[in-house]
Amino acid sequence: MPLEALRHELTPAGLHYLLVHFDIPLIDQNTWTLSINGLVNQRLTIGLQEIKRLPARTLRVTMECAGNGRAQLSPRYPSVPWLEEGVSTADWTGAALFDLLARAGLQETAKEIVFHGADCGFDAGVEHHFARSLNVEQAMRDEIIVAYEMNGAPLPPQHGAPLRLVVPRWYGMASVKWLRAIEAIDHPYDGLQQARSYHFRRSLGERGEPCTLMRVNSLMAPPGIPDFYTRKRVVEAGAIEIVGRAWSGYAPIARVELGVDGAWQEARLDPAGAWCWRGWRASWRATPGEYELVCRASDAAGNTQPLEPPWDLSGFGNNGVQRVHVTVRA
Ligand SMILES: Nc1nc2c(c(=O)[nH]1)N[C@H]1C(S)=C(S)[C@@H](COP(=O)(O)O)O[C@H]1N2
Ligand SMILES: [Mo]
Repeated sequence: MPLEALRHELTPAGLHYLLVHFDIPLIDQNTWTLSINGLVNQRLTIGLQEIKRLPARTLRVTMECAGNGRAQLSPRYPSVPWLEEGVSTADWTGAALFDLLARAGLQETAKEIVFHGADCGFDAGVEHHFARSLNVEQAMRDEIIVAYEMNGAPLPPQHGAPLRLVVPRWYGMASVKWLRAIEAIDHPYDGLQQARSYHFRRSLGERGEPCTLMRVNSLMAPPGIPDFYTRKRVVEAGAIEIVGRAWSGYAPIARVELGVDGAWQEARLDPAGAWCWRGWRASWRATPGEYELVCRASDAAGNTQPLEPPWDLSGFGNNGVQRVHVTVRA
């Protein structure tokens, strides 16, 4: 997502970031069905029209890629080189996952729910389709939806048409696109995207801790105009309003500070949404010179962004503060 799109609370669909591990599958919506199977009382095969007849809900959800910020780490892990732009917000409309699971009826032995995507390929030499699981308690939370609309329009192919999971608060990998099956199992899911990828690891060979909820993070819309090559900014002297957004999967945003060359000031917070980023703004009286602007968010659980990127082998969970170089001219 181009950072100037931070000016929108709702990211226009074409500016929403994209992450696609394999190829975008070509799916015929008329013959596509969703299968609900495994440890359920009644196995179901449901078409899109039937899913659309279930009670619909729309949630405004901020999604961030777990690898966002990876390119700021050195050595950089060879995956998508996000600087800061792997985050966006959309209105997702669909049925509650809870309703679908209730229709199928989970058996008592069910421990995890696996969400299978239709896309496949190789990773680390292993052929597999993209799939992720949630434990039953996580999966039964009522904010999780199987979505067929994005920003009030049919889900586009690149965002998972005809149906995708949307798991608010979690890093993006949990929101499985091109959903084709939901499976209840009685053991920890061992698929590659669950058991091997998406773990915080300091070094190779470590087992690591799974990536789950989005860490507290914030960004500002870069002020002024950019320099093409360096992306440094040029602004006119005077009163400037710096605006941005902050989010955390752990707790509501409680505070955002704007730092100008190391001097911190409190930003004003916009009203908060339940599952989406919170807007903030701060005034800056800019006088000619060179500056570094920094923003730092804290959530109500007491988490604050670190000033330096936290080290991770795969570049996951980098919520280190954004630094924007600004030249103020007279
Ligand atoms: N089936 C499938 N689902 C997927 C992916 C994928 O490659 N295949 N990528 C995941 C990752 S890593 C992220 S960050 C989000 C991105 O969703 P978006 O492309 O709609 O922004 O989708 C997730 N769901
Ligand atoms: Mo991601």
